[in-house]
Amino acid sequence: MLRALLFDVDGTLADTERDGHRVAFNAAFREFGLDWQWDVPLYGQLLAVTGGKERMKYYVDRFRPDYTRPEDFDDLVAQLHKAKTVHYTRMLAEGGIPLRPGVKRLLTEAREAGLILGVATTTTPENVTELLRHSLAEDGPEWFAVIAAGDIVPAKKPAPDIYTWAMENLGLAADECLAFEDSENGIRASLGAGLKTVITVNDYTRAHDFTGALAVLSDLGEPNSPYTRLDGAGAGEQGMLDLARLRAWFG
Ligand code: XBP
Ligand code: MG
Repeated sequence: MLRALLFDVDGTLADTERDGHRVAFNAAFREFGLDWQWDVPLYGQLLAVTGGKERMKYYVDRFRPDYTRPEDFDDLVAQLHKAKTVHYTRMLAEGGIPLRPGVKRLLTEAREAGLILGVATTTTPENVTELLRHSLAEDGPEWFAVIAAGDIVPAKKPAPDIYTWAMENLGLAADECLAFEDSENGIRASLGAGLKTVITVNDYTRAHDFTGALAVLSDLGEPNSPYTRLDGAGAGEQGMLDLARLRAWFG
């Protein structure tokens, strides 16, 4: 029986990457006098690695052979990441990043129906609570029984650990939960944890491999603005993802 919905955050609840995280990273680099500059296409490549600290290290390894790491490089990365989080959460507080279509509608319906809501993400915990507070509702963070985020598990997505941690915390099994993701790293994590998974794509993830998904959708859909289904036999079908449809898909 379906008892809980577990949500990824970045790209799934809101389109945070291109105009949110990316911009905040660049602001932190400028603040520290670094000539690092992540444009939109480059950031798409960097999204191969989840976690902001991990992503900065990957950038240096892969794209900046000219950069000489200081002895305390890990420390610098940690400081940059702190500064980036300040920039990012400020953008959220300024109301900069709305939830994706259908997200608030489905969260509200699920909550009213007594389903448990949870978050499983690689992003920093305060990024999640600030997004929920400013873009969902003042008490948005409290809608969620668990917010599994950031460094709480050492192995980030595509490792399944963050989902496993969230389910253990809730005392639920994988066949009682459904995951929502937007990326290949995300679905590898959720499927790896044994979860049926609904995908809503975005511009960075449209071409990813979503083999094994319950459904791949453009978005969750709203009454006057339906989703388009993108996978398998149902491709092209339009609709709105409400609890009745979700339960039918879940089986
Ligand atoms: C999200 C991430 C995060 C954010 C940045 O992936 O990879 O690293 O881009 O957040 P997912 P931090 O949606 O699969 O969880 O800088 O706080 O790490
Ligand atoms: Mg994501």
